[in-house]
Amino acid sequence: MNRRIFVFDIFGLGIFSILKNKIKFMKNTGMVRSISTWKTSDANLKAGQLLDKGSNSLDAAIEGVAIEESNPKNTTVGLGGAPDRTGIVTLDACVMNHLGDCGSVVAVENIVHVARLAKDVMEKTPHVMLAGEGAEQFAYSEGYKSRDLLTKESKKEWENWLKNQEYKPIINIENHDTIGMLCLDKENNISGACTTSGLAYKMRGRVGDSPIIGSGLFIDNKIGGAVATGLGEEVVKTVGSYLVVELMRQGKSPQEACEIAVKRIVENNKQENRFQVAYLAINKSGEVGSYSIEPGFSYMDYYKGENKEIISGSAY
Ligand code: SD4
Repeated sequence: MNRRIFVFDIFGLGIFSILKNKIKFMKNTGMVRSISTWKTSDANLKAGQLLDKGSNSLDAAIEGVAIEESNPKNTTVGLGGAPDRTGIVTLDACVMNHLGDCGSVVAVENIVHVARLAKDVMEKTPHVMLAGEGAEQFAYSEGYKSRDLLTKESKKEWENWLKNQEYKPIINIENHDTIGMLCLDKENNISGACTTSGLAYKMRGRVGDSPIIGSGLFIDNKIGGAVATGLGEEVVKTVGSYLVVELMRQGKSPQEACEIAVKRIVENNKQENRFQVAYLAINKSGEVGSYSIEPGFSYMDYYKGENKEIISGSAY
């Protein structure tokens, strides 16, 4: 190859890859999208409408998930969440914004809006994570009210469970309905929130993936964001949401990234005891993907003014 052609080739290739990347991560200023795990329709609609009105992605996500936190019918989030095996409801949550700032609270009692509390930890303390009593005390100092999170119904369910005390979280039932939400705002910024009461009848003190940055939620505003739901222990072992975002950084679509992350868990397990894990992701262009181990996972997608439930693909 003569020198001129060689130089042209290198130059051409350089331009080509820069253009390719530019197109891939092209800004979609003005476009908004909100996605959330499971059939959390009202929460996702709330976030989507706030984004349409110009809300920033973090506030939209926190206001969105707050709907599930105060919904007593959702037995995996906030008020009415299933208690641990001693009958005490403990909540976990985290948030992450487009600047890479994050906040988290774990094993919090008596506070409904723990995602908002995680945001307060992020913004009003020099820390990222507060646990248990310290997180609760911080909430009171910020004006949060104490509320008994155990409802009549969730107490009755727990009392029924006590009769056999079998601890085998059932796929898509006892690890169902944690809300992880990702929002893309008009400024093309991505933020997210994840909030849960964790696995029903967990050991006292057990914490899953949901409040762990990189496991239950991760955002890199240059690339995209991901959230996880399901058996948190398995998500933590593979730092699942971080993995999904890193795969997108390497050029995978959100769908491809979620599939690879799910398959990694499947490969690591013989799946003698089947369990559910699902990922949901969005990239900077507003493309969305999701995948789960077991069938039965769905997510909400607010896009162009419509809020739809989408059934996810699964490894089995
Ligand atoms: C946990 N990942 O605590 C949560 C449970 C969950 O829907 O996602 N439930 O392990």
